Amino acid sequence: MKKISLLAAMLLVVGLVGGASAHVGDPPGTVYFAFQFEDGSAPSVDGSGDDWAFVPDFYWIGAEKWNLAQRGDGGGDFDPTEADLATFNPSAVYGWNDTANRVYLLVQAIDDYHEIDRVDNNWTWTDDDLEIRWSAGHFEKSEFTGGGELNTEGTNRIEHLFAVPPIPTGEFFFGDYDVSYNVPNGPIMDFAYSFEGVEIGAGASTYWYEYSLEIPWTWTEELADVTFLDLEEGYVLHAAAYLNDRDGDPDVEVFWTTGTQGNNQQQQDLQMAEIDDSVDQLPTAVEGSSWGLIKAGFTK
Ligand SMILES: [Ca+2]
Ligand SMILES: [Ca+2]
Ligand SMILES: [Ca+2]
Ligand SMILES: [Ca+2]
Repeated sequence: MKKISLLAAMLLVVGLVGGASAHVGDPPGTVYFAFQFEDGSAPSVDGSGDDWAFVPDFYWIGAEKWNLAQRGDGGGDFDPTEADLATFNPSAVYGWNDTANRVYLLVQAIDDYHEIDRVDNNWTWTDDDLEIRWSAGHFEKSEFTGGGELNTEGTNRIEHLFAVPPIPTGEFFFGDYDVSYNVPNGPIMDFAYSFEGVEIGAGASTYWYEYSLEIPWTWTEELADVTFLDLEEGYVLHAAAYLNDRDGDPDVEVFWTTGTQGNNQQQQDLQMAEIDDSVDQLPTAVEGSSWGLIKAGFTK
């Protein structure tokens, strides 16, 4: 059974990294798996998750796993035991496809107040935002460089922040690197979203964020000079997803992450999984499916 083999693989990986480098993952001993999409079944980044419907629960990072992660307000004195899934309920699932050489991410955030009121777009974290961070290389924390440095080799932080719907200026994205090709729906990265319920303000909402990226190994000023990480089965990179829950009170921030450390600390181990033989993968263009029915299945 595939889950068992993946769990065995997880133990193997933990053992290997533990023995070779004392690299322990984040949370320690935890490896997350990116579901491998077959050619023709990789999701289209359109904000609807119907093309993820066949991905088993095993791959989902549901609220109970985010519960293991750090949550805190801006002052760091938020008591995690006070977290209430009725006010925010996150889940996420990663995928990848070898031919496209891309990673994919689908995030669901169920919220009781969707706040979008920032004036300066760069401050996405002062609103309900999604923050995605990667490091292409599987290095020790001490070896990582900061974000935005050109010509580093896999040691850099890649940072993509989204807060939607767009503010009146039309902006919804902020990220390192500040190069022309590092934009949503450009040559290397796609992003789309959808929502149900209240769009902005008090009341129940569910937002879905869908994203894909071909991960540069070495960033350069010009796209033509970029070298990309070549994704392969079993490869482990570093990643983390974060969600800020802002609910209308500027003094209260609840910051969810799939890691255990603060922002700019993408230390989760994310392994590119083998093809899951237990899954019949549907072609990307699913006709006649009921998005409403499928959505119900996303509350993991
Ligand atoms: Ca989709
Ligand atoms: Ca909330
Ligand atoms: Ca705000
Ligand atoms: Ca909120």
